Amino acid sequence: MRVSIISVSAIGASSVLAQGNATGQLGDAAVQTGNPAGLTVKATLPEDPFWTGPINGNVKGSLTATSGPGGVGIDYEVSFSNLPSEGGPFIYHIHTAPVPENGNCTSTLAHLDQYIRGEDPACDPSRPASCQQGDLSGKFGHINGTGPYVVKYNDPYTSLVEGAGAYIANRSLVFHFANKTRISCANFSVVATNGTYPPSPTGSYPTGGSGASATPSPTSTVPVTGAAGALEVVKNFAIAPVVVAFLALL
Ligand SMILES: *[C@@H]1O[C@H](CO)[C@@H](O)[C@H](O)[C@H]1NC(C)=O
Ligand SMILES: *[C@@H]1O[C@H](CO)[C@@H](O)[C@H](O)[C@H]1NC(C)=O
Ligand SMILES: *[C@@H]1O[C@H](CO)[C@@H](O)[C@H](O)[C@H]1NC(C)=O
Ligand SMILES: *[C@@H]1O[C@H](CO)[C@@H](O)[C@H](O)[C@H]1NC(C)=O
Ligand SMILES: *[C@@H]1O[C@H](CO)[C@@H](O)[C@H](O)[C@H]1NC(C)=O
Ligand SMILES: *[C@@H]1O[C@H](CO)[C@@H](O)[C@H](O)[C@H]1NC(C)=O
Ligand SMILES: *[C@@H]1O[C@H](CO)[C@@H](O)[C@H](O)[C@H]1NC(C)=O
Ligand SMILES: [Cu+2]
Repeated sequence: MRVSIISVSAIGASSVLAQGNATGQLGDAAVQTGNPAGLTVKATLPEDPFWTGPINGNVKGSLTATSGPGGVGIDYEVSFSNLPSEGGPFIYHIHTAPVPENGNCTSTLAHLDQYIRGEDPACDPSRPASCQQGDLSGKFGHINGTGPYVVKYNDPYTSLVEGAGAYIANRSLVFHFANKTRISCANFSVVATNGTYPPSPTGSYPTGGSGASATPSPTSTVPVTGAAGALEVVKNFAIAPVVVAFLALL
């Protein structure tokens, strides 16, 4: 498994590509601050692919997004495996709309692009502020090969502040072939607030009427061991809806 830790500055320093000076019609993307400490949301690809062509089961993986240090931007953890044997390098983005209940990835619309940049010319990773905010693989690397892909980075241009134009949690992750055909897509769910993890309740979280997807995934992704842990989860479950409701008011 290949694990690399990269940052915007590292990409900037290493990039030798020059793709003109394209930027959004509304300028470069602003750095996002004030992200709530301890908030983590995660999009996990479903069991079955949206694409109906010949692949050996769906791509597996997830995009985990946590408020960055000091509330600046988002720390992403990217993990994909069971990649198709052809059709790479693969790309992934945050698309503007959530996945409808029927799983149709076409309905997620285009990339998060508040500054109206468009997809062409391609993102220049040495100038990440000039790229579409949702073009994570453009900014941080396409996925070469077919082995498991795991990377972590901070993207300063996306937000976990509900109400911000750069907010991602009510949108979706879409995974594509190099030719942009959509293979699979997923909504985000809240998995942690301040280091506390919603267990697998049957109840749902209030969403503040903004369409935020705050429903915890049915299986907790965080192992809880021991009675103290279980108690902690019960306690957290009791306060989590209050925390989320509070956030919804911000
Ligand atoms: C980049 O911007 C400069 C100044 O705004 C302009 O003169 C030049 O044509 C632009 N280059 C490209 C490739 O768009
Ligand atoms: C986490 O706790 C800090 C400090 O109490 C608070 O400022 C922040 O809003 C909380 N974040 C969430 C997501 O509840
Ligand atoms: C996109 O790439 C995949 C994998 O190579 C291929 O099966 C599919 O036909 C391509 N789609 C288009 C529209 O070219
Ligand atoms: C994704 O979230 C939206 C908005 O909350 C919801 O309507 C939709 O059913 C969800 N999609 C899936 C596949 O769960
Ligand atoms: C998905 O949605 C698009 C546009 O809304 C539609 O054209 C297409 O037929 C749908 N695909 C499936 C498999 O339902
Ligand atoms: C992926 O492959 C492309 C060429 O197809 C190359 O430019 C790029 O540097 C490679 N990226 C990584 C992370 O290996
Ligand atoms: C997501 O939330 C933002 C505000 O944070 C809002 O502008 C946008 O319309 C919402 N999108 C959806 C699909 O609900
Ligand atoms: Cu996409």
